[in-house]
Amino acid sequence: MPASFCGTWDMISSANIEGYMIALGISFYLRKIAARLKLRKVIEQPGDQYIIKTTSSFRNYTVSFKVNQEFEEFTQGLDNRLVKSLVTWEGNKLVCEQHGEKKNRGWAHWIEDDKLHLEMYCEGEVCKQVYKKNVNE
Ligand code: VL7
Repeated sequence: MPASFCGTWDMISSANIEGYMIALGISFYLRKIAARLKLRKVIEQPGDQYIIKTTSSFRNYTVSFKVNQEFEEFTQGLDNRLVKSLVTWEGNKLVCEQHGEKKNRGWAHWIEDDKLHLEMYCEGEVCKQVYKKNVNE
């Protein structure tokens, strides 16, 4: 049984969000804003569902899904694309493939040393982020 992802997690590091955003076709202006944000993940698991809220002082993004069940995702406020997403467990990693216009797009979450790790990838660019549990929220 993998460690629980539930709770509030605050970003402590981020690498290559610029490359990831360029791969997604995000405008220069939006990239400058997004690159400075301190992101937070609020993860809930009601029943067999997952809800991942990404919050910031600028914009929020929420996705909810069931593992092994394909769903349509509209990346509203990010690159505003419609993708067909599928989340599965690969060992201790929660892996999402986002099928659409962009090739090799998705993300993976896992827990390591009490930190929440995230890789977001698109067309060969990988953004790596680490989040620390916020026990006050
Ligand atoms: C969600 C940032 C930058 C476009 C706006 C910046 C506002 C604040 O999909 C994501 O997470 C997954 C895994 O946890 C679950 O949905 C990433 C934001 C990442 C990417 C793209 C800049 C536009 C960002 C929401």
